[in-house]
Amino acid sequence: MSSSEVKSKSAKPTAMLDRILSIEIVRVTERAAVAAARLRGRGNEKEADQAAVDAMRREMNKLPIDGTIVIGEGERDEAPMLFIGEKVGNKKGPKVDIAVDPLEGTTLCAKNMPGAIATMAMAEGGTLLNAPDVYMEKIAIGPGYPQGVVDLDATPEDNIHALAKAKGVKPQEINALILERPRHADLVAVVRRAGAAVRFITDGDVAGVIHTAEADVTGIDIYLGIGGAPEGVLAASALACIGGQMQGRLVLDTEEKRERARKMGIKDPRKKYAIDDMVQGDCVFAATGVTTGSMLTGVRFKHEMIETETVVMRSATGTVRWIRAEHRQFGKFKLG
Ligand code: VTB
Repeated sequence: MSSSEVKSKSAKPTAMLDRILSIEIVRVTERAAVAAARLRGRGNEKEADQAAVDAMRREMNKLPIDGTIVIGEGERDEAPMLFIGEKVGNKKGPKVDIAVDPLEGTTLCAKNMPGAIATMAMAEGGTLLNAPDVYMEKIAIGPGYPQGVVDLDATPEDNIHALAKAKGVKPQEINALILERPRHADLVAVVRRAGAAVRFITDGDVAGVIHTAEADVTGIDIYLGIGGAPEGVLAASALACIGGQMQGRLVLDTEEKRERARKMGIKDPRKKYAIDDMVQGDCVFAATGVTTGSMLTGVRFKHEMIETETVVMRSATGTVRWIRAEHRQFGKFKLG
């Protein structure tokens, strides 16, 4: 494993992130969410995404960190803002790795549909997986199950049956969450044949994976299927805080993608990543609702205030905070 890939467990960092960062990070996702929310329902995904990116970058550069974007808006040669490798923060603080998805669910935002969020994770320097922007096969379940009860390399049928057994229910009582995509037609058929019910999402698999962590509230026992790798690392960061199991494998199906991955230090293109292969040590994860969804309330523009709702978690302590903020100073959300 190369140094730019996640360090081995024996090299697990012991330093803690300054806990103040778990409050500072909230400001960043709040800004991004408000900027994107102004463009809800305008049918322009790019513009909404750009607004979120700009706001997130502006706010992040005020943080007392020496940060490097490891999951970002694209790769360096495309030269977007918040590209992989970009340095962020005011440099007067700890070295941190940062994963961002300033607008997760651009289509949801552009169509003003439920579930768009602004999200990011921050971890000690050198501890987040550097993954290219490719697809990732994913499987996730909530906490409380024996380690390895489901596995990316098992058939979906076996996974449903094993999970049902571990939960002490019939497969018919298992609910799987799957991104609605033509590529998942076979997966959906097999999961249903195994007896489970399928709930679809059109986008937003960061929240989709997180939903497995609270199955009794969300009704979701397992997340299955292929989504974005950046979203996979962000979701893994959240599960590192709240528990649960997840595995991911990059879909590196062309030489070009394998080369991009190699450049990021990925030696084994077929590696199956567990949560602690994707995120190690202390990490904080935050998400602010852009449109109201099953996890978060979206931004509310009122006459005298802007309201936001954010969830922020920290892996070292497992603390989860729900922060409903009322912003009365509109100037801080000014464009530009
Ligand atoms: C998923 C989904 C995201 O990308 O990761 C998806 O959760 C994967 O890409 O919200 P495809 O849309 O190509 O299937 C998003 O939709 C974000 O773009």
